[in-house]
Amino acid sequence: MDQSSAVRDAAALLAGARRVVIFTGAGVSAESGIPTFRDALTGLWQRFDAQSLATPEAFRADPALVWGWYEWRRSAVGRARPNPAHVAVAAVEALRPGTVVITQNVDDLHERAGSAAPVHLHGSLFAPRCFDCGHPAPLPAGPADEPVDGRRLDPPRCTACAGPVRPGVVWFGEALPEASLRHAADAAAACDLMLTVGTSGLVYPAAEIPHLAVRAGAAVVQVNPVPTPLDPVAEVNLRGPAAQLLPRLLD
Ligand code: BJW
Ligand code: ZN
Repeated sequence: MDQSSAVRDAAALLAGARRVVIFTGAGVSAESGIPTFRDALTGLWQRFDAQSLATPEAFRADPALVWGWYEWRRSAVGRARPNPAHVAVAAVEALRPGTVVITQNVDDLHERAGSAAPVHLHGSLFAPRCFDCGHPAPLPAGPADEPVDGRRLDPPRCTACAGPVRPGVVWFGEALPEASLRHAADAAAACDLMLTVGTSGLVYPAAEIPHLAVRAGAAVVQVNPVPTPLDPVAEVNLRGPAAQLLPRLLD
């Protein structure tokens, strides 16, 4: 489908907006080669069982399986580069000071594209901490070898209490970082334009963020190749890959 008129509508909304919030999910990093979670063919959870990897119970049951999986993903992110979607997000920020970037992603590709301080609702692959006492832990060097999925790797031990070190991400059943969630909700309630990019809108409470914006009277522009539960609240639905469509909003 030709997206030209939708792109024009979205670009006009962006040009006229005073306070912009950009809300991103795994799809924004897809074109950097980082797999999403739920895409039918390439999503991580087609190949891996979320319940055996992305919960505290999973870590308790098999810390080396979970730590190894996250180290594999961290090294994949390390080898990836920001794509034109991340660059466009940073360009919006540069053009419109006060823009807030809220991401569900645990990678650092927004930062590496130049975004100043993206709000990480689901934590980061780069902030490990102790599973038992929460003490921050240093990032392990490497892993130097080519990562292999499913590779078990014993987690490092906490220097404070000798507990196992866990990835600094938010697993199912865990609370989101309180300050980040509050900052995100405040920004959503105060914006007049929200761009949601590459998220399935299925995971709560993050998925409430666009709804908060709508309730506050903001327009929502969604960028996603496929329909999502956010379609009905979006004033403009841009159907396609973010790396192609987002840069066009700035032309
Ligand atoms: C492109 C593209 C391209 C492709 N361009 N687009 C209400 C009902 C039922 C359950 C719940 C509920 N409320 C809460 C829950 C439980 C649960 C939940 O939401 N479950 C749902 C699945 C139903 N939520 C939680 O457990 C949360 N915590 C919680 O509720 O705590 C309560 C509590 C309070 C107080 C004290 C204690 C507890 C925590 C959720 C944490 C989510 N964590 C994960 C894993 C992070 C670590 C890791 O990376 O492994 O976060 S899950 C995973 O999903 C990850 C993502 O951030 C998150 C969102 O996924 P995202 O980004 O939308 O990715 P996909 O793959 O779903 O979608 C990608 C999209 O991109 C697709 O639409 C594509 O089409 C598109 N795309 N290529 C643009 N090129
Ligand atoms: Zn500890």
